[in-house]
Amino acid sequence: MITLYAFGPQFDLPDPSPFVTKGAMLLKMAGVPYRTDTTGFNKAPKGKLPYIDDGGAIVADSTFIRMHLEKNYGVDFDKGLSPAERGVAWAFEKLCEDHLYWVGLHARWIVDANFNKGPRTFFDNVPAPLRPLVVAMVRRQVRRNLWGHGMGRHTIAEMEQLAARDIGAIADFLADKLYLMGEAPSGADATVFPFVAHALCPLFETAILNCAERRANLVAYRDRMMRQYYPDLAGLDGKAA
Ligand SMILES: N[C@@H](CCC(=O)N[C@@H](CS)C(=O)NCC(=O)O)C(=O)O
Repeated sequence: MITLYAFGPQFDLPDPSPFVTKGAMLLKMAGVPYRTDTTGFNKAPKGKLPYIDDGGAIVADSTFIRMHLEKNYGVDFDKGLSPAERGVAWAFEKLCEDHLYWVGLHARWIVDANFNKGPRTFFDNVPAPLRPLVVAMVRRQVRRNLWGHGMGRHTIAEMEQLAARDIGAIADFLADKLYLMGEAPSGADATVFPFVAHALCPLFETAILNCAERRANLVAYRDRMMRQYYPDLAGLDGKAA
């Protein structure tokens, strides 16, 4: 059985990493049985989660997990979509991963009020005397990554403007459809849903949350996807969505 290396549910989200949730969503959508292991971060081949172990084959990165499932399990996550729709689906996925993600990362890791409620708890198991040092070191690294990506060079107001366009684009394109690309789930939902769920996480007070909350179709989409794919977390305990 495939093992998905994850952080584990937190903040009422399936995982504090939208990429891990994407990996889980792909496995769920593919109908491939898997188990979750929350002890694999130190052995992550690319230093990040998620990665999977499929009978000894280690596949790191959510997009390569998708490609692995497509190649080895004959899954077409974009079944029924035209080439143009596949292009749009891919672009939305990457909008979330390579743009919106960075604004969220800044909001959670750099803004003290959010950091203290959220990511700081990741370090609870670090011995107390070392904890402030480790926290400062990791936060410094996150700041460097944000600078390297470029998002961290903008002011908070500028980042918020960019995130508002991202959220607006997703909400406008989703419109009143059930799933991002139409009436059936497709690969893009595996990514867009976790990012929408993260945007709507009420724990973090961010402009992204304010934007997303105002789009009723995004809230309904998040709720629908939670009921369908995470009934336990949606409070349904497996009851029909
Ligand atoms: N491109 C990767 C991104 C994964 C990623 O950024 N994971 C983050 C959590 S959201 C991580 O593990 N970060 C740990 C670190 O950078 O030290 C994917 O699609 O899987």
